Amino acid sequence: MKKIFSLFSTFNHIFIAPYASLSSPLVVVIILMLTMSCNTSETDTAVPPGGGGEANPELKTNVKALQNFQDMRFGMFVHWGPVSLKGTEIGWSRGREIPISEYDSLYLKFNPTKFDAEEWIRIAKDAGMKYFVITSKHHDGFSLWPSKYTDYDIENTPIKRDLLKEMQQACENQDILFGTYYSVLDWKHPDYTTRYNDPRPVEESNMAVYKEYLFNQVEELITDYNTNIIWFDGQWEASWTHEMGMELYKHCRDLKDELLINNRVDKGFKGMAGMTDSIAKYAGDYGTPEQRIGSFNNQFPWESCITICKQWAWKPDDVMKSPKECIHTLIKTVGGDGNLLLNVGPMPDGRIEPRQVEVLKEIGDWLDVNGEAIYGTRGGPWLPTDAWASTNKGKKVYLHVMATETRLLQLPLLEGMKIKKAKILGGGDVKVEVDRNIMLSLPEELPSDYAYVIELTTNGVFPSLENIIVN
Ligand code: JFZ
Repeated sequence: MKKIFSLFSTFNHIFIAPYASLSSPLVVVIILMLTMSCNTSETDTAVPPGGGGEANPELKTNVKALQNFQDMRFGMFVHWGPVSLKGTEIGWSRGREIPISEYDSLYLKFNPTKFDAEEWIRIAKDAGMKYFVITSKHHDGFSLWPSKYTDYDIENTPIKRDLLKEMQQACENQDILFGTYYSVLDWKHPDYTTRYNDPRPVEESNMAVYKEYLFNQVEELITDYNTNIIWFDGQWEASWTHEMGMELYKHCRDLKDELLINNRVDKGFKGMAGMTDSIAKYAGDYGTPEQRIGSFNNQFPWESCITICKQWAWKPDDVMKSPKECIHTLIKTVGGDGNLLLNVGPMPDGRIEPRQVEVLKEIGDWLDVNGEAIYGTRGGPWLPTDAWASTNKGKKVYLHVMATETRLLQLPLLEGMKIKKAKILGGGDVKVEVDRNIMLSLPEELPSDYAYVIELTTNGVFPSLENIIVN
């Protein structure tokens, strides 16, 4: 049954206006008026909607793996390979900014002697990240591990070490979940049947041969590297079909049932908004909005992948986001019930750029205080806005306030919800008044200029926003 909560149904935006009766010039009132429709009669379903697509109707997303993934909320994405020697984009610059013969020879000079897997994973951990996804093979076809099926791999670079293994072990040592990105598209492989800036005749290629190569390589990632997430990509070209996507999904799950596989394994991925067009038809465990925060959706799991700079792979002096921007991105993502996979592109010597490490550290410091409002939470019960977002866990509701100049918050009452206690994470009292709205008065001093969190202890009754899926 659908109920409409509409306290001020003519407004559905947020207003920030001076609050006349209080004297401080800092005092601003945020009047939040959301027209909300919610469903309180249904409980959360235990079976997630994703899985192996129409060819594998019995193959549903592994519930335990998915819950663990959603509880983590924040991970590190890494785009790295020989192309970092040039500072151009991974995959896409082959035959564009860099001539093909030069691009394909870069691996002969790839010698990241300062690479230290434990250090990378420590950086991720200090940032408050709980999982790690590395490009094992991007569109350029280079394999970051010694693959039995190709010579175009790490074994034939001057560094020779198995860097992927080192990363997997560091993740295990430091309790970070290890995942691998793998591009089904391969513009270097002779048998992949779409060319990109590449004069080799397509007639000489054979997708069946390439498919076998791909399936074999993915098997290596699962059995030899015990990957927990396979982050597929490059599914959009005509060479890759819906049937192949579903078959690949099944191949992976047959090898390891607790594996999570993103929706780019198949053709259901809808543009950069990243969600799956018909979950029953297409394979994939979660949606992948790219370079944007996904819309609120607690019916199909999702993860936004967003770069800390502009490029995925390292670029010297690339424009970098501030800690505040990253923290707000994390808050809005989690408030919309999604995960954030924040990308860094390490340098050719193997180090993550120090200025990026500094930003990551600031995020980690913020999470040290506010992490309980992020990890293990779900988005809502209010829809996120630019000024604030909400998350919940058990009887706790967390209000993440990004408009840090605000000293009085006003939000619509939710049917049945009673507030028993309110405090600011990191210290500070909140005065609560409830009439037709919830009014929260805040102290002058707040724990962070980036954003702060008000923890509300409630009676545990609030609508679940189930019927508000905005794609
Ligand atoms: C893809 C990759 O190309 C990119 O390098 C990165 O790995 C990202 C996570 O995924 O991004 C895309 C995908 C498709 C288009 C552009 C970027 N496209 O079709 O224009």
